[in-house]
Amino acid sequence: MKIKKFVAPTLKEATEKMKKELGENAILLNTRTVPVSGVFNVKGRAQYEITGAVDDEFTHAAAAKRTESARESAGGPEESPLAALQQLSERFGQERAAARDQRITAAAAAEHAPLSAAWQNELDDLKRSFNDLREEISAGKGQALPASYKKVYSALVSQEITEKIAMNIILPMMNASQGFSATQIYDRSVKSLADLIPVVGESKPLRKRSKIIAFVGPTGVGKTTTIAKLSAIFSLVKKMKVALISADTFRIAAIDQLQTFATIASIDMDVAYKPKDMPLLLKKFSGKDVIFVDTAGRNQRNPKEIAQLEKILAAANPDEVHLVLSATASLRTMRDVMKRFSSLSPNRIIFSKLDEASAYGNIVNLVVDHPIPISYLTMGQQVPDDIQPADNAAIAHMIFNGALADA
Ligand SMILES: Nc1nc2c(ncn2[C@@H]2O[C@H](COP(=O)(O)OP(=O)(O)OP(=O)(O)O)[C@@H](O)[C@H]2O)c(=O)[nH]1
Ligand SMILES: [Mg+2]
Repeated sequence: MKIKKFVAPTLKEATEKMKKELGENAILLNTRTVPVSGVFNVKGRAQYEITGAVDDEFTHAAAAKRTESARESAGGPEESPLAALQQLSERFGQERAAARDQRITAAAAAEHAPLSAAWQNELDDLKRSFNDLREEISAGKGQALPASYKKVYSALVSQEITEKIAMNIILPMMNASQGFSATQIYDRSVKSLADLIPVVGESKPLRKRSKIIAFVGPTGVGKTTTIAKLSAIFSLVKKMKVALISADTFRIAAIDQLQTFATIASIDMDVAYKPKDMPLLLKKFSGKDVIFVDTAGRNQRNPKEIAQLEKILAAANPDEVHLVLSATASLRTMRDVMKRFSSLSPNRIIFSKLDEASAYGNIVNLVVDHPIPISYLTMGQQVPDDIQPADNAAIAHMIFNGALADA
């Protein structure tokens, strides 16, 4: 076994160097980018360092064939380290089996000619380290990744993006036939991350009738505050006719909370004490552009509370149902809330309290599995300032910046 490193400006050239020196059967063990040394490297250009290996003790006909077909399917000579490790590990498995067969045959012939102890040790060691490396890459610890990829990986994982999603962003780039610069890797990662985040634009009025927009979610996530922010923007900034209906008769202070705001902002407001009240109130406000319906925060683990909400929503028959989730909740809690509120058919998600969240990855983790578009993000208690329509590129940048700022 011969292992050697090759450095070149592109991955392709490095691979060619490796093949020239180690032959066609050489296998790529690892790739990484290394900075170009010298004072002229003002732009921080990188070049590629690859580690290649060739085993000159065994016959390679079969291995070469496998390498060839793997290259074809990879669409080029620059295989990913993962694919290369997979191959190498498979090859070792086969060669060891062959060696063992040989030993058995030899033993049967009463000839004690086992694989030399030194060789056996070397094979065992190599197999162990290849397996470790392979596991590290696929289990996503990221340590074995080339530097630029590792940086992206760490940024994502430190924002609590799952290892699986992080690897799904990185692996297609590593498997691509061309090599990418650090900037390209960063830009592509931001874009891939953004592509995973479904968003929907700001709520717009309908032409012929009032648009009914309801807010649901667990207790204290910011439903009423979000309605105050949006109704202030819609009525004071966008000059729409807005009305508020509070269906939160559960907490005594809840009606006061919205009423106080409605009075200050000169917005019409009324209270639906029962589902039956809803049609009358909707009729009363039928001249408005938008009617916001506030609901009581409900414990998602109490089916009775959810059933009451279902009745109120059925009576309101809203065009949009925004499920408000606190960005500070754990992924497990978010998933639980999604599951239990699904009977209310939310068609928008609002992530609130971004200002209090220490990582933003759960936003992505959640929507990847539940592709309901995000409508708004809220980031503070100030009415109406602390709200923004969701923008997937901005969320992706926020995740990377949040992470990279700490690095
Ligand atoms: N830091 C922070 N606080 C927020 C945000 N949105 C709302 N809050 C605060 O969270 C608390 C609860 O807000 P509410 O709007 O009453 O929450 P709710 O979902 O209507 O609560 P219930 O009706 O009781 O279920 C208040 O103190 C809000 O000021 C936000 O984006 N960031
Ligand atoms: Mg409320």
